[in-house]
Amino acid sequence: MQFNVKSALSVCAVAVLLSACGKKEEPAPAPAAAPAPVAAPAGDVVKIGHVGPTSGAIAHLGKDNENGARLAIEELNAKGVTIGGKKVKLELMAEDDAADPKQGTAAAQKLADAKVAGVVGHLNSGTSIPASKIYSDAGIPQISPSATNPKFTRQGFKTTFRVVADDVHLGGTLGKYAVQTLKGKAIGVVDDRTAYGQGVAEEFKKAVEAAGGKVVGHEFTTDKATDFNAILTTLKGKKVDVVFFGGMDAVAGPMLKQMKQLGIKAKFMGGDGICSSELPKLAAEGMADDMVYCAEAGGVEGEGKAGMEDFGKRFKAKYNADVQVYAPYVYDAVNVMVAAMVKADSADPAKYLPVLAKTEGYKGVTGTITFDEKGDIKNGALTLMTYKGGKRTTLAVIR
Ligand code: ABU
Repeated sequence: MQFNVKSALSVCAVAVLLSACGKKEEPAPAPAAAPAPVAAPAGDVVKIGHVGPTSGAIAHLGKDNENGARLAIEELNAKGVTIGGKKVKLELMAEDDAADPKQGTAAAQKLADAKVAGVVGHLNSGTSIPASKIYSDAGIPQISPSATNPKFTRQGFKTTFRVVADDVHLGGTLGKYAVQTLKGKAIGVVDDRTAYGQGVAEEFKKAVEAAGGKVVGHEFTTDKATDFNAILTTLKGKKVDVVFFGGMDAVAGPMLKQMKQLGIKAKFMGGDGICSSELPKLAAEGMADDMVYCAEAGGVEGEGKAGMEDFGKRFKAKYNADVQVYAPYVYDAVNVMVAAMVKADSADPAKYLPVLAKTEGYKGVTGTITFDEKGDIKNGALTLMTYKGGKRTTLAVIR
């Protein structure tokens, strides 16, 4: 319970008038006091969980997400959140799942046992999907800001939400782009066999074929691999002019370096998992301008850009870091969750979950959030990007 000085003082002031607080003395004639401002009574702590990989190869992405949640909670607490007639204090319970499905379920169980009011996360599809069953069983709403495997929201769980587009949209758009815009004639695919990497690669292949393109090879790696010489040599033998990688930036970076060492002059594509501010550092000399194409599974256009840019500035001022990919989506996910609690006037998941599910037209820094019947964002966007001078550069926002 939070101690509220204002409330305590006003309780004492009333008690003085009733001679129940302080020393009992001869009553002095009471001055006609102005009524004290009515502050909301001190309220409870509302715990919100966040889970992402803050250790391991993609810790930079996990920390980016976690900082998005911290910023949201800090700003909400500074503004003041009143639920059930009480000013509440939002508290973040941040857990590390190291992008590992087993650690993901352990973190989810820990948050369920701690009776958090809601969870934002996890970052990866491979952790978000198994964790979603634990949250569903516990009746705890979960919003993923970045897990894009379609299965996440297709399990029939009422507690599962996502504020970004999925891999059908992502892989589909990138596959079409590879054929129609990049004019790929011999397209090679590599995936890391994770729920995300495998899924986005399959969607990419379907779209390439639907657009009349040809996938000449599909090779496999893992999310921990560092040596890609064998698979890249196989693709080189097939004269690929585009390589699509389903996986994360920590693997894409060294893969790009090794493509250069092997003299492979293909364009390199990937989904949101590679589309980070960190990729140029990870790829170093392996990345040239206009060589890498990727897409973030969300995006803003027109007037919406100002909010996203302003978020980037606040984030940089606070953490001295550029947004990697999904910090603004985490920020919006926390805000959407708290807005539902405020509207329901309760942080009890059973009471605010139906309100959260009906979220419609919420204006966030990442655009307008409305959930469909599965808990997916309606009319989600994609931001197609390339890299120039070591910086992410937007090519188009596509719906
Ligand atoms: N969407 C890219 C990274 C997270 C994931 O879906 O695994």
